[in-house]
Amino acid sequence: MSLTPSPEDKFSFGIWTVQYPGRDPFGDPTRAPMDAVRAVQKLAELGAYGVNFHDDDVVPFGSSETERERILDGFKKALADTGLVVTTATTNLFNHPVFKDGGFTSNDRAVRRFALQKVMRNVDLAAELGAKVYVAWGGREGAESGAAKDVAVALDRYKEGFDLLGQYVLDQGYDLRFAIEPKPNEPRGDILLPTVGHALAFIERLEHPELVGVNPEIGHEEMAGLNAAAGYAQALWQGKLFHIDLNGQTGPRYDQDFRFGAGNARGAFWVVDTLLASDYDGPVHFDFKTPRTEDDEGVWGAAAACMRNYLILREKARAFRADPEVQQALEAARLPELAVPTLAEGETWRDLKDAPLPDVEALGARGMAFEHLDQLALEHLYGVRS
Ligand SMILES: [Mn+2]
Repeated sequence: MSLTPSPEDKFSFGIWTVQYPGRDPFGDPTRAPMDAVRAVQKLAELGAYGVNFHDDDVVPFGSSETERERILDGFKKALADTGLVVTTATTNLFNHPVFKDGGFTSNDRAVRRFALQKVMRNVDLAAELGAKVYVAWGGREGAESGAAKDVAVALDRYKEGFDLLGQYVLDQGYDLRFAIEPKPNEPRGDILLPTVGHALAFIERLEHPELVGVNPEIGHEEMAGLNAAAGYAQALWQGKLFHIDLNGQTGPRYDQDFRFGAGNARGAFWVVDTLLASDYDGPVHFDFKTPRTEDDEGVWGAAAACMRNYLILREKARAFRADPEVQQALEAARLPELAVPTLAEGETWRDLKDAPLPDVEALGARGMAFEHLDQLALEHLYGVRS
């Protein structure tokens, strides 16, 4: 088993993941600030393929034009020197006080207009740097109390925002698609588009639904008590898995953003299994935060572990699918039968309605053999089968 990352693995990191200095609501940073150039250099050394960035991760908010040019020159040079690709970009619409009530859905119209200006500006940079996906995480789009936000009207404004950006990308001729990143809560008490399902339904109401998909983060789905792999699978089924955020989480609680493979290891296994069975060929992207107990060395160890854990789980998922006993167990669990349409070729409801009824008692008594199948998966995960 090779656990060394290679460019074909397409491992990508948000610049902010390794920049995270360990600030939390109860404590100050435990690590020094890190500029984007160092993040790019170190990620390249570890074997990453690409990076993703918020505008403000690279150019601090409020920088002058001259300062912006100077910083971007350094960032572009670091990319060129290391060969790292910009897979993705996104906008910080959450940190500055102006976004306290959101960006696209702030009750304050002037804020909404500024938010869209900020996105368009970074979309230009994303397109220039070759990003193919533009992530939209609306962490501040929401409220803490009922009357503060008219959800239906806020969704009108959310749609207006994406419609404007879709038109912008088309008019500019950019080869760029948007990926909405759902999250149920934090930092807002309740966030709009809280799950993959909400986002998928919303996208169908947009002017250019073909330009918008989802970016499911494992931890965000698990914060909502959901099965992340099932959300990935439905996004794939709808042709909407435009990007992925892999990390770790332990059940419904604060957004832990553990390194990928930590937290719910079993859930991580099924996410990898789902991706391997799919035609997803975008970046394998990590969005994690190293706990504030760790120093600089710990940050790079955690980043490397994200890739290592993916490669471990990929080997385990492949071994699970290739195991002859698993093949038999899948047969016994009647997975091939699930793929057979319920009506035969040419049959209609009329034929079905008149067909003889089955022996319902016998069907009811028949076991599904799912537990044996799951035990085989666990034994692969636990390392006692290979
Ligand atoms: Mn998260």
